[in-house]
Amino acid sequence: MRIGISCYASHGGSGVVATELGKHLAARGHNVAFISYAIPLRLTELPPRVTCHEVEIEEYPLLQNFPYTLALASKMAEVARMKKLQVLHIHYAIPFAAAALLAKDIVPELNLKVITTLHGTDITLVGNNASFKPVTALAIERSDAVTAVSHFLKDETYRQFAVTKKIDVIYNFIDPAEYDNPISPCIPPCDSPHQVTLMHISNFRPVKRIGDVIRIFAKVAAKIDARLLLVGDGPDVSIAAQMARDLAVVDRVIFLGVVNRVSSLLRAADLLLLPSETEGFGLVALEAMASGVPVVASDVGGLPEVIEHGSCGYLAPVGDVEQMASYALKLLSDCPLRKSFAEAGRKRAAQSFPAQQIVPQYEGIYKRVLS
Ligand code: GMT
Repeated sequence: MRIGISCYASHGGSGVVATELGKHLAARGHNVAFISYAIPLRLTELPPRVTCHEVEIEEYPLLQNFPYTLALASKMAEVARMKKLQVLHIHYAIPFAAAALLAKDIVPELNLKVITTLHGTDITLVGNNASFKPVTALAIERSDAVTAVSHFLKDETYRQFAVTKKIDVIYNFIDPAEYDNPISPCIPPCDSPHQVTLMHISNFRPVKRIGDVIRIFAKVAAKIDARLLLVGDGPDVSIAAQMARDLAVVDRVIFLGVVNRVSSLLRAADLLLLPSETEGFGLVALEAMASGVPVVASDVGGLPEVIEHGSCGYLAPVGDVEQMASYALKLLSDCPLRKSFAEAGRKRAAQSFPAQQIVPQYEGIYKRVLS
């Protein structure tokens, strides 16, 4: 098939899923054209059958804010014509779905099918904002097929939007091979052989509750020799730094910034903290499990569909820092327990969320809309 994929190019779960999906589809013989404002982060080199097309952004004094969605729609239509696309698969409803529907109308001769994948905040936060809500609802209703990354997100879409569109659930995935031999991480060594490493990976937005990450860590560090590695960047990094100073743990918190492939870093972690306000799925929790790293996370959104409470991680109510710290201490001070959680996580990631099982589900959707 000839498939166009549009997604955010910067770090973030939806871009990672879209890029990895495109690479797997190409490896399975499809032609894939990425359309974005920059080369997606995980597309470091172009594999066979993959092309990448950048949306031009030009400043003009009259246009106070450049109408990116319109430029994106034009580019989608141009690439669709050029590559004779059959399917345009967009990741994250805003603004991609609206642009894709416009593009479809620009090239009616192609009978282009639009697939919209909902990832999380496009439903729970951004798309739900009053300024976008009618557009998000229209985009969902008019797409040829819609997928959501968890049952939670599917239900939430019906709860928040007046839509009747069939929504298929297709979970995030990992490539188990990537976790068998991860590249050695370039991170500072521990201060002592007994020191444990907690990790948090995100785009440091309020929805990630970075303050809770630092509070949980401070409680853990008060009891055992521990350090916290923070991976990623975003607006709340300064909150994390300030709170680490306030709670007197700043000397044990290391900011690593943006990292392209987290599988290499996760190898160095003993525990992942993910105390989010909500998660469409929680790709990073799955990546941790695939690396054999237990997860302590919020019992919210799609996370309970990923993490089995009590076997590969622990779930606690959003904001319950006390409970999360106690779960973290339980795991970090009991080596056999941690090992059994690590094993269960690896097994669950490889058996329930491997690319080989999930990617064909997307192919099934493409075949369905084309038939
Ligand atoms: O986690 C983020 O804020 C990034 C966001 C994105 O759209 O790039 O991730 C969302 O999509 C991921 C891939 O499907 C999901 O695993 C994340 O749970 C979801 N994030 C949220 O819902 C907060």
